Amino acid sequence: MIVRHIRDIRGSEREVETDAFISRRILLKGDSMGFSFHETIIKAGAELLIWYANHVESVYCIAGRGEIEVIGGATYTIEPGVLYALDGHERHYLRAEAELRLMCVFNPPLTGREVHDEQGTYPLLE
Ligand code: 9YT
Repeated sequence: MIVRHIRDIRGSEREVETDAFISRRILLKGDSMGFSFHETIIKAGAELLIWYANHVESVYCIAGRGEIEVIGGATYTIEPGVLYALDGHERHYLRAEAELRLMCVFNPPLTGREVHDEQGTYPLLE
């Protein structure tokens, strides 16, 4: 079994940070779980245009406030207790009004190398 503490992820190669977000990859493909599991912080005021063409993702908010706008579709408030699941590879804007703390699951699992050519995650504004 695998036991990890988030403090051991912070500052390690499993943490990536941009102007818009910080993502901590708690479980990755190499952990052989069939999914990856992430804590992602979206910084206050950030807007991201995201498209996961090859993955499904579910996201559960545990802190903060923001919104998700599906391109060509609806806009939903994100607050603690809200889960959204991208079961249709929806292109979307993710906006943080107050710093968002999100727990994210991907299938197939991310490898951790996606950060360098992260198709679909485009920071637009801070
Ligand atoms: C909110 C969201 O889509 N988080 C995903 C995690 C991120 N793509 C990562 O770990 O690189």
